[in-house]
Amino acid sequence: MKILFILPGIGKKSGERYLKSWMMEPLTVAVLKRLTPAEYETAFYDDRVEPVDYGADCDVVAITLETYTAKRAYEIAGRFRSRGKIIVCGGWHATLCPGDAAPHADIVLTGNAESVWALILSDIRRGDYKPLYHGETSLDYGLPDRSVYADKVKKYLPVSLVEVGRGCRRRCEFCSISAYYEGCYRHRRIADIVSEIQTCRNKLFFFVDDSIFSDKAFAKALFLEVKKLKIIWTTQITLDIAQDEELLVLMRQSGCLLVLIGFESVNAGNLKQMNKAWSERLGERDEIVERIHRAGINIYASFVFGFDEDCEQTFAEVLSFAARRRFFVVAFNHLLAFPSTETYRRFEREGRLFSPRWWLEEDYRYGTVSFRPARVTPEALGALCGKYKRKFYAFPSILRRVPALWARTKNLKLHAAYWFINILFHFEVDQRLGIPLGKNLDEARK
Ligand code: B12
Ligand code: SF4
Repeated sequence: MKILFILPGIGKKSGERYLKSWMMEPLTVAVLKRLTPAEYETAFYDDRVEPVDYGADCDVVAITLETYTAKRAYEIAGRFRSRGKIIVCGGWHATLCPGDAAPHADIVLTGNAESVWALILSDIRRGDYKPLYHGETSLDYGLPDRSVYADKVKKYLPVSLVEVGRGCRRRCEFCSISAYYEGCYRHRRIADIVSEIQTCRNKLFFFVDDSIFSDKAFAKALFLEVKKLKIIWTTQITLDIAQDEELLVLMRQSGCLLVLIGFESVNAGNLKQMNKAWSERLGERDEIVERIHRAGINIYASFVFGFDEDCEQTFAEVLSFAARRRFFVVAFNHLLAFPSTETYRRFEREGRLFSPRWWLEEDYRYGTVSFRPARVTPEALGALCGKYKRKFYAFPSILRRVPALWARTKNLKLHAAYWFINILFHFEVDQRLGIPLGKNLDEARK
């Protein structure tokens, strides 16, 4: 039996390249490959970097779904299904919205694959499979098998993705992680993480966790081991990291030079609405940021706009905060109602969603606001995100942040990364706005 893994792309504008900053190695597929018993043959198409061969020889097509890639995934599924192939869908969107995926698949998996993938395959082989499986949370996969994308590795950004744990102890209203893991967190064994790092080709690592110190004692033990490996790494964390000096020092000593922090807003009302008021209670935000910066750790600050107190004034306040704190990079995204999140349910209750399945709408594009914000129009909210990103990524603003970066770290690789990412984001502000979901991916790749 032959399994074809497919990672669908979001879409692209006609004649343009796939967005560079989205082209990271597909860790998900390396984990699935690892979980696939050796008796099955496998192949993999990465829709972001190569055309999918719809005539490919296979028995089962295993597709990973995110909400943004669902439309494209269903198109690919349809093409293979018309040739009698068995379609299995899994991933975030299949997990949070299985009913959406079901009409396009023979089998939908919700949750994690570790405990059920081998069973699904043997059920298929016996010709006796169920339409829906659920896999409990488990990170029992040993080491991912990256051979599955060895032929495409040069097309990805030169950073290795490694997973430490899954879940997050926080419960933000808009977040898919919170919707599925419901405040729980599980982690891998330190020995596996260390062995995996040692086998990776890059010296730069992204620990893809959403909140890496959800278990502080474990995180400290891990960082002590990672320190010995002399790598540079980045991850996503929550602002309360600043309360633990020991953790900050350990992170920096183990090679962490940059962290993504979801600040989301500087407005107290918005933070309360999104169930992130705890971050307000940590104390004065400038002082908290300063503590992280003093430890030599740079910040990728992420903000979300579209909560009920947002208007142009809140954008201006966030920009002023971001400029004052000289952040490494920022994200200014509009709020999105991802399925099964509390935000989705609230907007549905309040009758504010334009379409219950906005991600499948023919004219939905990256940057389209699909709900009615309280204080601005949907179009204005989308446009304000673009306007303030352009201000932050204007060349004078990029230059102004350099002396502060130099004061925080003299690591030349990080300085090179600063220029690379800021210039990339400078050009991507307008490239990403308006990307049509599910479109133009069968065009010849550049
Ligand atoms: C790394 C990452 C990225 C990387 C790209 C990674 C890549 N190569 O594609 C970057 C930084 C570029 C990125 C960008 C974006 N991301 Co992202 N990203 C992640 C992150 C942090 C880790 C993903 C990962 O590798 N996990 C490790 C693997 C092993 O776990 P997994 O993917 O969940 O897979 C397991 C199961 O889901 C299941 N499974 C998955 N697929 C399949 C398929 C089959 C057939 C089966 C049987 C099982 C199965 O099996 C696996 C093992 O159990 C996740 C959050 C998270 N913790 O997962 C967000 C996440 C996936 N991203 C998200 C989003 C929104 C985005 C962006 C749209 C953000 C933006 N505004 O630009 C873009 C879209 C990029 C794109 N799709 O092209 C959301 C998706 C939400 C949703 N409902 O779809 C997530 C969940 C984050 C969040 N907080 O909500 N992202
Ligand atoms: S802290 Fe981040 S990952 Fe955790 S629930 Fe909030 S947004 Fe999601």
